[in-house]
Amino acid sequence: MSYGSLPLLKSLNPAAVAAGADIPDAVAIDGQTLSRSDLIGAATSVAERIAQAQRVAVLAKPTVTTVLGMLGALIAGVTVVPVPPDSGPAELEHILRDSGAQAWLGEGPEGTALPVVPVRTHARSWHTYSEPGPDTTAFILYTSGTTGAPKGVLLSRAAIAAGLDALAAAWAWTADDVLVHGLPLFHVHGLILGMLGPLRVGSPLVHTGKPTPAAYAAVKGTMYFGVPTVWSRVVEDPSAARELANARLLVSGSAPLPVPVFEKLRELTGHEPIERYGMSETMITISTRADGERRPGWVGLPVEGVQTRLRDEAGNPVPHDGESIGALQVRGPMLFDGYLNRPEATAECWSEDGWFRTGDVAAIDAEGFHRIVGRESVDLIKSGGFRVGAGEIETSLLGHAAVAEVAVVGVPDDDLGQRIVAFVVPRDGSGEDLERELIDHVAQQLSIHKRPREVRLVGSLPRNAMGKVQKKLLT
Ligand code: MLC
Ligand code: AMP
Repeated sequence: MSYGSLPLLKSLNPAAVAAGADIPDAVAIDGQTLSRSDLIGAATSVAERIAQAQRVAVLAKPTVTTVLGMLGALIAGVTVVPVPPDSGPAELEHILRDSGAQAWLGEGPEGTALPVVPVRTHARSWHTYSEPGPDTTAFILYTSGTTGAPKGVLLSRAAIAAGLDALAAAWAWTADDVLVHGLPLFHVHGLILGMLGPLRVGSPLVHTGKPTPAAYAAVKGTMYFGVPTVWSRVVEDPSAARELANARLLVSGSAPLPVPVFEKLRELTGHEPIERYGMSETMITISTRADGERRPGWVGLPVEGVQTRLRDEAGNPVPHDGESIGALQVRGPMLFDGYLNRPEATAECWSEDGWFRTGDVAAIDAEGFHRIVGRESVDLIKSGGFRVGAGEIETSLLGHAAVAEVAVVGVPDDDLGQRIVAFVVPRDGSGEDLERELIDHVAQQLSIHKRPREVRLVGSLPRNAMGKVQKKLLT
């Protein structure tokens, strides 16, 4: 197989297998273990079946089918649209229509109108493919904005390769590591870092299904990935936490790690966690390093190839004194190629001189260490590490006959970071147990993790003189 200049899945190297260097436990997921040669043979057989397609959707359950389907598409140069497996009809309809996916690869949701191309986990092919061009879109990842339906983030092979190599350098990540995590396979964290990372570096991956403390404690790995909710739950279970003492690195990201959780991890495991900051649009741009300082509440230094800066509201530079805060802007080789079908939204997120506006507010100290202070908009909520737009939840709830007015906010929560709370003005005559009904409505229409954890029925919403809801009064 000729991988050309950008061998994205570097470790899936048939020449190495032919030379007798197999990796027997390259990926363990859903109770099955696949070797490097299993992965190459089965994924290449998938590639042969879909090589003529442009875009395929994958219902991203943590299974062998998902892994082989996605790898097959990557080998063939076909773009993958990972779909959250619990997506309801509204979410599914949007993602399929917007992405133009031509088929489901592996399995489709019940009653789907699209063809389903099965993934045969025992089939093998040793056909060789050349490496698709670096600009080829590898994934379209759907992510929420403040308003409207989720947008499709276009991630190229070159961006993914650069992003993973920068992390391997920052974390001294090598083929001697064993990565353990149980994160979903439809976002940057679990999918790009957590699945493609090991396949690029050549380190075995153990996917635990769910990221519970017991599941993490049961696997002997060298690196563990988690969102802060995972780490909060780990420190609540001290005997599980102590099992992680022999790891090399515990890595937290996707949301702010509370300082007390950092400190309890240090106390129980002897490790100061690595914190790293990223976005679907940028992959990981800032991180502490395996060989460097880790500071509770701070996410570290720009990774290889990345530059960052702070701007005030007038667009002027903000001093890097560790105190002054400003809008964080980044640039680097791991950034996305824009939002699918959304030229205006794409244009809006770039400054005139080519920096990406993250929408986060940060401080940078004199050594270049970064502290993420929060989001510029109250309408982008991070709950359990999932990014959820207040607008999409409000639209869904307004689609329910009993809802006259609604405002959705993120309220601080010890477990989830932020908890989604919907303030609802009900219509007259709405039935009993409306709160539960509205929570289920969102869980079923959009997806389970987007459901409000709480619905508060109110007589009116606080509005300013212009009639705009004052969300700050609700949090
Ligand atoms: C509860 N359930 C319901 C329900 N209420 N089901 C249907 N309808 C309802 N109304 C059920 C669910 O089906 C599920 O069942 C169970 O309740 C628990 O669901 P949950 O409460 O949503 O899960 P929870 O345990 O709270 O999840 C915590 C978590 C999860 C940490 C595991 O939030 C998670 O996986 N987060 C990761 C997010 C992530 O990867 N983000 C990265 C974005 S990329 P059952 O039976 O299934 O348990 C990014 C870039 C970067 O940010 O920097 O990384
Ligand atoms: P997503 O698109 O799901 O990748 O969400 C990206 C957002 O998650 C960022 O814009 C931040 O607001 C937040 N985020 C990611 N990592 C961190 C971190 N380490 N600390 C604080 N916020 C984070």
